[in-house]
Amino acid sequence: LLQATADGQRYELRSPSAMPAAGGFLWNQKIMINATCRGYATAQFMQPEPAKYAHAPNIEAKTFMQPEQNYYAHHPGRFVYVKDEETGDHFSAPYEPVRAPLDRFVFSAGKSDMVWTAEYLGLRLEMTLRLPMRDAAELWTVKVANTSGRPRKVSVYPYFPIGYMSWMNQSAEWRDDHCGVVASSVTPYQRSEDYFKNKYLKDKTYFLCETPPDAWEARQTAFEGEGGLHAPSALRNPKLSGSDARYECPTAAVQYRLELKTDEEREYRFIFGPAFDDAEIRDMRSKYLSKEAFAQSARAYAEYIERGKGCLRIETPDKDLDNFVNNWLARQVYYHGDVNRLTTDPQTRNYLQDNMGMSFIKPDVARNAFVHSLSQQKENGAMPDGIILVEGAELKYINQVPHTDHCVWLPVTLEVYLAETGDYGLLREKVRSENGDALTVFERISRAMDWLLSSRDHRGLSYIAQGDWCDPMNMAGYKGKGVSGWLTVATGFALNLWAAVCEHEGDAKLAAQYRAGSQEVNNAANKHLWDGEWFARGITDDDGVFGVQSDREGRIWLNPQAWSILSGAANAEQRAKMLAAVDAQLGTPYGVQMFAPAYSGMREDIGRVTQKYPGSAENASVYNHAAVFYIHSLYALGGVEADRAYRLLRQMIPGPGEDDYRRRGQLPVYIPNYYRGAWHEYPRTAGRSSQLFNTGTVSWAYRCFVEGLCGLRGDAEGLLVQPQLPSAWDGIKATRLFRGATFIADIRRDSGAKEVTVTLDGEVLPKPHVSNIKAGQTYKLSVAIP
Ligand code: CEZ
Repeated sequence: LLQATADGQRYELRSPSAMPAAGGFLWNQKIMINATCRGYATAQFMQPEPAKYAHAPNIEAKTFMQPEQNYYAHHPGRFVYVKDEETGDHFSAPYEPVRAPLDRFVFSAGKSDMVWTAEYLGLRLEMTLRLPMRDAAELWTVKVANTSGRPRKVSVYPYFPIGYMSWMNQSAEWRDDHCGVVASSVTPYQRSEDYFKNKYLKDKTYFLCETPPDAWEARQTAFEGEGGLHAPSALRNPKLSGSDARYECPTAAVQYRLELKTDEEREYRFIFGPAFDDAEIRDMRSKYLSKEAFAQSARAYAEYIERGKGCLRIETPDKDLDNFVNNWLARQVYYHGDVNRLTTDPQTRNYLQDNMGMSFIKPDVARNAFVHSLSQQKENGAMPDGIILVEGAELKYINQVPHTDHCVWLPVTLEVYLAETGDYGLLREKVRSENGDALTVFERISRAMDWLLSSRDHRGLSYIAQGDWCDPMNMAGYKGKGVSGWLTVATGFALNLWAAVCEHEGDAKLAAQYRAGSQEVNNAANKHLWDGEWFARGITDDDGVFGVQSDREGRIWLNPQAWSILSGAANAEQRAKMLAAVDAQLGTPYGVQMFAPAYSGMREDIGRVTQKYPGSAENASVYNHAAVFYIHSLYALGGVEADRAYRLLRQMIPGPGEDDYRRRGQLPVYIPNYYRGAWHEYPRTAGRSSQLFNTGTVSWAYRCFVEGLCGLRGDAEGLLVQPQLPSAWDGIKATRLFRGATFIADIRRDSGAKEVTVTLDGEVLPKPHVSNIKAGQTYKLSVAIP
């Protein structure tokens, strides 16, 4: 059903129906495309706000990327119909819209391309999608091969529906000068000021052919006719009719009438994308539409992806795990850090965490992101809900809702950057904000910590306003009184982390002050939020403690437990109780749920999280971001929870068994934002992937592999070695790039070892730590672990 290629570079799925929504994604800084094994695609490009060039056949609401995208026959996609001219039989590649019973099907997701192969009626169709490195366009290669052992007459029809572009103005026609279909539209608007904003939008969609076709259609109804997409009427005629679309739904379909000799193969190239005007279309054509340009752009793109390969290679007893970590996880981390989820105003917490991941890949990018976000800090030390990345961009959607957690992420994410680079100089950098003050990074983060300390109620608990990390928890504190249990302990954690930085910077007084602050916050959490078995999730505006034993729904939440471990609010006895409760109430075969039981309906004193469908998104799913915080907190315990941590980390990745793949419905080429939860309530859907690869999870997951499992973690002086292997493993090999040097660690269990012992160049190091690291050198470490 599903297999990695031997070199680990690709995953191949051999059925179009076993995991119908499974797919892959490609991106560059201008465009992102998510394509499924069956041929559906969702693409967005930046201008600078995200926009589409292939639409649904009806008006689509503008929104951000959603989980569990619903596909249907007319969903945007990229297809090729094939007709046998002698019999009239037809099918389509890769599978949709015809859904013929193919003889062979392969969807092959690579790191820098996707390839679909469909064989039927003695013909083989191969479709390859690539992206250029810089422009917003799709580069398609379509190969047609005659495998029937006899000469054939066929027609091949690439069909790239463009969909409903605009209710104001839309059209499409064949353009001889461009050798392609060009659709034009006007992005709908009403306010006169928007005219000027929209004036330079790329409102054209082009489909250009390298080889002139024999015929085409530009109007959707002309192509489809009465036959529908399973058997488009236009295929019944010898030639497509050459239609145009005049305020009608545009499409791009072309026809090649071929006589194929035995074993003959033909190759075609197309580009599909958005443009502002004819000049841009001409430009794109001359830049890309040739065999050489395709090959060159493929090389450049592969190099670009390679630059995101990350800092870790592992060899463990679990080959599927190795494949995921070595080939795919860093790629997803890179995607987040490179394009910030295709938004011009990422949520502050997302921006910081995505850049936390970038610390492992391109630390310079992370450094700039810290400085950039701090330049938007408010005068009172608070961080805004979103970070504006492009001049003129505005805070949109969820960023218009006040959340109180953003300051917490500064020391939390900076910890990784500092550990990775040792670049404490960043702290002394001056950052000018809009109000003109030029405080240093250090001063700004201290201000953010002060803001956190001041944003607490009479009990010392942190206000939640209309949400914290949990976006949709918008009504626990909207009247201004409710508090967040998670944010309280997260504040305790952040203050502690910051105290350590203060200490390193030689400010013992400030360090003591933040340590005392952290202690105070932790005490408040213990006094008001410990319910005897675990920490509560919060207290509502009307003083109702929630996330406690007496709750029928939303009884126990993962975040307060995880972060009370990190903050030190939980002592050993409390931890033991919490961990047991988490196992018993939140454990599923697909990972650990964010809370349980799911809410079955609105709780007006908690908010819209309770209105989400039980088991989906934040309502009691296996929300991987929350799960990975918990895993990180288990690794932070230094080894005693290595088994529990690893089990949960492994559950985050689909597979390796076929049943598990089918249930999750996703290829192991990324971690999704959630798997369906509500395991007890709705077992049928539990485990199903959201298919959404935008998630704060991945930077933490990468961190868990690097710093937790392999235990190869930086500090101010060098590299600490503290592996935390699951007890079933005897050893692993890990290659770690760190501050320009390469570390090759052979980590073995040794019954004689009392503690982690590191041997370098035949000499046992006094402690498991390598200092005086020289860039360019390779260090071979033998690591014995108890
Ligand atoms: O968005 C994420 C946010 O991007 O949800 C996380 C939050 O920490 C991230 O910053 C947890 O709430 O209803 C909503 O608004 C949801 O909160 C979603 O938008 C959610 C989605 O999963 C999309 O990624």
